[in-house]
Formats: sequence, structure tokens, C-alpha cells
Amino acid sequence: MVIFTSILTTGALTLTACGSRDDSGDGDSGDGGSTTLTIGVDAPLSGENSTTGLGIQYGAQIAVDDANKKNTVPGVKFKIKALDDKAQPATGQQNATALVGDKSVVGAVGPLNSGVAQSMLQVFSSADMVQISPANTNPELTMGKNWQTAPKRPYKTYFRTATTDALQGGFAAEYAYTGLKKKNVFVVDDKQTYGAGLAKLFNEAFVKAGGKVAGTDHVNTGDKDFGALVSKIKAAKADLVYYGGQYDESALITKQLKDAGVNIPLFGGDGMFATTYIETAGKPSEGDLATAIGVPVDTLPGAKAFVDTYKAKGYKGDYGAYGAYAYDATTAIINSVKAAKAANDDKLPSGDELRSKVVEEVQKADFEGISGKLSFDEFGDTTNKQLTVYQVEKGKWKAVKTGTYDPS
Ligand code: ABU
Repeated sequence: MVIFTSILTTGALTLTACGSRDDSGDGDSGDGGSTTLTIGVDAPLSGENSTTGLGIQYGAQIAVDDANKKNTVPGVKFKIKALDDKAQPATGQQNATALVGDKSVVGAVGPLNSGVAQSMLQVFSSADMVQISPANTNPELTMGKNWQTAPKRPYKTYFRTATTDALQGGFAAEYAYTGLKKKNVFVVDDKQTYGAGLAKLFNEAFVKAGGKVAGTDHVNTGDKDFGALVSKIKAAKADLVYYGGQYDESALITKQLKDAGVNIPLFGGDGMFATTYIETAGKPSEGDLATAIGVPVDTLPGAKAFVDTYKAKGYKGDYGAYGAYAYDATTAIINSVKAAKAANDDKLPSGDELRSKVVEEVQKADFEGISGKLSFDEFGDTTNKQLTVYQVEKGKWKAVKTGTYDPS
């Protein structure tokens, strides 16, 4: 329960619990007004997955800086509170608890990992506080365990600006079978919510397309030696490896495969789409593939200023995978604060009421984001279903196909 006190002084509302008086400016913010609201960010900011996790933090930061400069919500300034979940569900849950316990926090952006999200959903739901992930792709988060037969939204507070593996798995399988003309795939996953789920969906779609599965295996996050896996793939005479998981492990797998003379591409999902994959694997990554959400950010006219700012600031990590989606998730929260204020005689609702109103307004979001048009369906999923296949060419990820997938 958030306790709030509002003091009406000469017609202006001064929040003392949800938000705080703040008359000081900062380097990045314009003179947005006297109330400061916090937008929480949760992502892996150190260690595993942090290349893409930092892209989430800084994507959200640029959105807040832009809103403060533009004075998007007159009388309100925004700031980011970024917490590191280290890609660990237990840490993510602690962070969610800390964010809902901070009375200035009006909503949260993140996490990156679907398995971490599972541990946070109930915490945000109990506080009726919005959570928008720019990266989670496991379908169960929005449509429940029986999403393939009887989809049912488990939490009305959870949204995402990333499309899901219900499409990503099939999109990759279709490209592998008809685009790459691969017929015999070895499927590996990291046993995590995202990786195992995506690998299963790829497997099903590849077989449905007419392909064969030469073998399957599992690894652990944090593993470094994949010698036994490489031997199995070699023996299976596969023409492609599909990997459900993150770049940290797959970069080592592709290197060890090629070092053992198994010169077949490794194909993965958005968890693999990171510059670190290529930096870690080096030349052996040439020809490898990954799908990622949306269209390539560098080709979006609306994202040019964002990309320029990210580079000019020298921010660490990658903006390519989730940065623009974090920017749009953050903007959705900011726009919802603006709408909640407008609907309340232009006074900012306080405490719990503001959080609840923001949830309602995010559901109604409909605006042109930097990643394209942003709105959410009845499950809280983005209506933007675009995906892109990237391939490593001359040491860089190069977009080779953008589109979507029809699972029917
Ligand atoms: N979407 C890939 C990485 C994040 C996740 O676990 O869903």
C-alpha cells in the first residue's frame, strides 16, 4: 500500500509520497517542473547478458531525457532508477520489491530475461504498477501456460514492446528451411524459460516445414566447455545448429564447433543478437544467424536521433536489440502519466491512484514510437509483429530478411 499526502498550494499539487518536490535541474533535463517521478529499470547490467541489458537501461534514459527536455508532462520531471538483476530471477524479484516500495516509482521497464520476468509479475501486480518489457519473448508471460490452446492473460499490469517466440521460432524455422535450404538441424537450448521455449517452437516449425531434427541437447548458462556437445553435433551430420539461449554461451559453442572442423552455421534468436557474440567468437561467427525483434533500428527514420544520442553519449552496451523498444516502453509510461493527469482536471493523481491510472492508460497506448507504431492487444502484447533475420558478414550483423510469421 502506497501512502500519499497531497498538499494543494495555490492551485498546484505537491506530491510528498508518490513523487517528490524537485526544483533543481540536471544536465540532461529541461525545466520540467516541480514534481519528480521515477521510472524503474530492471535488466542485467553486469555479467551475463549485460551487453543487451545496458541497451535497455540507456534506451530508457534517453527517453526520459527527451521527455524532460520537451516538457512532455508540464509540472513533472522524470528520472530513471536502474537496478541490476544479473539475469537471476531471485535478484529480479528483489528489485521488483524495491521498486514498488519506492513511492516515487510510477512504472517499470524490463526485465530482459523471460525467466526473470516470471519472478516479478506477481510483485508488480500486487502493487497495481505497470511493467513493460522491451525484451521478453516467451509467450506464456502474456497468454498463460496454455497459450497455444486456451490463451488467458495472467496479469493486467504486464506489457511488452517485443513480439514473442510464438512468431520468432517459426520465422527462424521458415528461413532456415526455405531461405538457407537446410534440412537436418541439431537443436540446442540452455534450459531457461526463453531458450528452451524458443528451441521447442523452432523445432516444431522446422519439422512442420519438412525438415528433420538430427539431434537435440541442452547446456547450462555459464558453461564454457562444449566439447561433448560438439562431438554429438559432428556425429549427427547436421547441416545447421539452432540455439535457444543467449550470446554468452552460443559465441563459445560456434567457436568450439568451427575449431573442431564442423563448418556449419549456428542460428539463434534475439538473445544472440549482440555485438559481443561476434567479438567473442571472432572469425568462426562468419555466416552465423540470429533473428531479432522488429525492423533494423538503424533503418528507422524515427530512431535516428536516438541512435545518434546513444553513440554521442558513449553509452556502453548495444542499442540494437532492445534499446529502441526500451525507449518506446518508457515513453508509453510517460505518455500515460500525461493522460492520467489530463483526465484528472490536469492534476496529477497521487500514490496508488496514479499507478493504477497509468496501467489503464498504457493499455490504451496508441502512438508513433521510434520503433514504429506502438499499441498493445488484449494480452498486453505489442501489435508490432515484425522480425528480422541477421547474418554475420565481415564481422558485423547484417539484416537479410525482415517480415513476420503466420503460425496458422
Ligand atoms: N528474448 C530474448 C531474451 C530475453 C528473454 O529471455 O526473453
